[in-house]
Amino acid sequence: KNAFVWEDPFLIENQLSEDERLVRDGAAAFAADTLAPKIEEAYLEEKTDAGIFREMGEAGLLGLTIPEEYGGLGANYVTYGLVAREVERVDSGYRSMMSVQSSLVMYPIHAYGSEEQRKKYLPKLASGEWIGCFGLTEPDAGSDPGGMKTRAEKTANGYRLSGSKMWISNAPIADVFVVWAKSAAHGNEIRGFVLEKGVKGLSAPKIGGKLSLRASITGEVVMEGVEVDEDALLPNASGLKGPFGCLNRARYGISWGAMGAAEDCWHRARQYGSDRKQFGRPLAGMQLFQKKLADMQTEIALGLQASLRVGRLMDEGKMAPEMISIIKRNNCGKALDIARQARDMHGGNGIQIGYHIMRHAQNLETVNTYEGTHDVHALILGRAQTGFQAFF
Ligand code: TGC
Ligand code: FAD
Repeated sequence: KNAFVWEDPFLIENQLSEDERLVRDGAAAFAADTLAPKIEEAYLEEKTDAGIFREMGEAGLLGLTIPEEYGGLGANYVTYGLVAREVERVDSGYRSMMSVQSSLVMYPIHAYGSEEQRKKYLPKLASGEWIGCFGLTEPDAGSDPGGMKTRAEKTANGYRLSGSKMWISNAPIADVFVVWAKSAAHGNEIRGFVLEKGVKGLSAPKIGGKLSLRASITGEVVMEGVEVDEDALLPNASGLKGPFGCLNRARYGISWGAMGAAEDCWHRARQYGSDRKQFGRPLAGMQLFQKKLADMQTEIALGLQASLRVGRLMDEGKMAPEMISIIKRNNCGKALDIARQARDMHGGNGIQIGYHIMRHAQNLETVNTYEGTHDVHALILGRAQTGFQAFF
């Protein structure tokens, strides 16, 4: 019979091109050598090292899918997913920093921006010299971004923005803010604007006290009559499909990333069970322990294969957003279950920072919530198969 590769049951490795494996291996080495040594302190101290963006930029991990002429790598979406998996194997917060910069800031500037905006922002975002954030959520508009209150009014030279955004990754250290507002000059349609740090009326206070995603800084974005020129408007996106176009990419990356965090928990639980003996035998030799390992292996193998399939469809231009809802929802939910199980399998040690599991479990609470909660993606899928809108 053919050999069974326990850590890669469906031989994902054989389904990748040489280029995809090469970039993935570079990201894995970067994650192990540069990110892993920093994570315990960053998490315990709730400290975000802004220098990581430059390190990610030097490693070529920012804006992977953006064409080379703007500083990207021109890679495909499968490669982007593979990189997200390697980075999140270390910590969801580091993947978050990377995916906001790539999918939520560089992508809209590239897809919806003018040539001037692309040339001005993309190379510096790709190198990590500039840090970006994406402001869609508001204090009273989370799952329902269409209910946003942020407004853009027309002025003689451009626009005046007023409103506030909540839970914005990277905001307190950002140089470039992609924000979404209802624009009076465009019939109150949602439009995207690129704001720069330092403009009068713009502030981004840190949201402290997070017990999840502690290595990734989160803030508010407060806009008190921020005045910008006409060239701050992203000219080629109007309506909610602008921000959703970005979310499709980020949610797809999260589906891979969550599996990376889950794999780390699974591998650690397997190793712990092999090393630790109770009742005179390794825990890994106990039936209940093995059942949990089998469940983890199964869900991760299925989740990775599904993300790979959707990535291939994206690269062929055949992606439908509902496909992404399936993999974002399922992979995040399953990763969270796996992390909680792995915590249990580590006994008391499972709550210690040095065993890494509880940190993943806490992070995955956020990953399951942001970019559309588990239930919101269920409603998207329910609507797509019944035709009934169940959001309200
Ligand atoms: P709905 O009527 O469904 O759609 C409005 C318009 O948008 C179009 N559309 C999409 N286009 C592209 N991709 C998608 N995925 C799209 N989904 C919808 C749609 O065709 C329509 O276009 P048009 O031309 O007809 O106007 O809008 P709705 O208001 O009913 O939406 C409901 C719902 C629940 C689907 C949506 O609001 C939703 O997804 N809510 C979740 C919000 C969310 O995901 N927020 C994420 C904030 S960013 C974030 O969390 C970053 S964390 C990053 C990190 O740190 O890693
Ligand atoms: P709510 O929408 O108030 O939901 C609360 C609960 O109600 C959830 O369980 C939800 O599933 C449920 N619910 C909502 N609507 C329905 C319904 N119709 N039917 C049934 N149940 C429903 N946003 C950004 O724009 N940019 C960022 O960079 C960003 N980064 C984030 C980083 C962190 C650490 C966190 C925690 C969040 C971040 N977010 C960001 C915001 C994130 O996208 C929102 O938290 C998320 O969309 C949920 O919105 P909410 O928190 O307002 O919850």
